[in-house]
Amino acid sequence: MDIQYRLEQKRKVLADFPGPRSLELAARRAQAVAAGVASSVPVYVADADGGIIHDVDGNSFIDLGSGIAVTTVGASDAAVVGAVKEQVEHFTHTCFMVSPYEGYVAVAEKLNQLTPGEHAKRTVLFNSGAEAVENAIKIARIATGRTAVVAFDHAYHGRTNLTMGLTAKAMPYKHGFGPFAGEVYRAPMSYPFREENPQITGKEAAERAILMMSKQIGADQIAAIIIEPIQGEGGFIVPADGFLPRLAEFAKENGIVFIADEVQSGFARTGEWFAVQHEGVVPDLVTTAKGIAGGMPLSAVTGRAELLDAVHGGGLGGTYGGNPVACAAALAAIDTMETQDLRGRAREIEATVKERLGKLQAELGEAGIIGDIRGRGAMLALEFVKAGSGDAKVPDAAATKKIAEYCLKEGVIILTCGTYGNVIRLLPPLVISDELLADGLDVLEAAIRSVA
Ligand code: PLZ
Repeated sequence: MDIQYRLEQKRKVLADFPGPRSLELAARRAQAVAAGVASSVPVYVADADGGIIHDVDGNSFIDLGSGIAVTTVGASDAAVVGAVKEQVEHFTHTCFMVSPYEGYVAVAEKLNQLTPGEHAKRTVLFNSGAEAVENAIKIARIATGRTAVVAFDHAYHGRTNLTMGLTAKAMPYKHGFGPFAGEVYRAPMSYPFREENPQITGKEAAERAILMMSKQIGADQIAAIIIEPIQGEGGFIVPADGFLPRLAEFAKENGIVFIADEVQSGFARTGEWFAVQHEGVVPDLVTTAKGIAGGMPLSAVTGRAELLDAVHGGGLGGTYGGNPVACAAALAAIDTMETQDLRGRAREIEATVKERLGKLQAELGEAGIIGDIRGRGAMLALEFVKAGSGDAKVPDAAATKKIAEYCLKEGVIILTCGTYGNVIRLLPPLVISDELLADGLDVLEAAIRSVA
């Protein structure tokens, strides 16, 4: 990796935190912005580059969240910035459904090339992850002539009506927002840390889900199985080895469309282009967003040509889908991932973080608060449990919150997640320097010690 940073990559927090400008903006926000939009941190951003975020009061934070796994190449990657500037000077929009342009086609070609499998593929572009998921379901339904859709425990797929229905967690995502779309079924996930029988294999966990599908829905009624290969908001849950391959095999045997939702796990984040590749799984459809375009809003459904081409002309689209500026950004971001070998960088980050935190976990011991360390590449998590709760593994959301707050006060932005709110997730930009990552981990370690 050879990155020229524009901003100094150094953490700095002033004594009056949050500062006066941020407090002023918070007051304006309270009068102007809907209360339903929450923010993780109380400071307002002025600039961001590499692994650093500057706020409006002169504080600098280490970014271990990448705006929820989006700024994989950093928030102002020179190649992305250049491509965006170049594109906006020519045209910002024409609408691909009205007068098409090359960028859209080039992004589709790139996605067809990078997603797993050698079969003929097609791609359609949208704006958000939720929109990609909705459209993957539309495609699966029309291609199969079936309606049922299976999602999993702890799943997160978005905030639109259908994707809320696919999402598992009620509060805050679904609470009070129903009724939800019909024909959505929920299957048991493989969650190694929380299995009643810790010996259960991935294949056995898949059979448990398959039994549910066969008995409660009927395999021949199912249009699609949708799964995050590593679950995101639900707690960075990595299913046991063999779980995904067996589900994909079951889908194939029964004419079910297997959809990998790689919105969070995709685009070099886990050390492969896509998380399914760690297990050699070839999905029928892949949904992508977040990391795809260096921070510009873009999403996609990519998959088997015969599935995407089963949709009638005009059946897919949207005014902004595949916006030319977002497409230019995507081509540049993917180029940066390739030239900087960011997949390799993700694996380096995994090794560094797991070694550091693994030592701490061992030191705190069996009765310590670090219940589990998991994840792949730079999609890593710590699951916290009440100290001494033993096999009960009682989730400790309060400790998790305290750790995140401690980190923030020391200048490190860290995100939490999980069905039980007891998971800290690490999603640094892959372009973060070794020094900055080490400094961030020092703070995290001190935070954990302060609570443990
Ligand atoms: N699928 C796997 O992770 C978005 C959402 C945060 P959109 N995850 C972050 C929040 O609280 O809104 C996500 C995801 C997976 C789909 C989505 C949805 O992507 O771009 O937010 O619509």
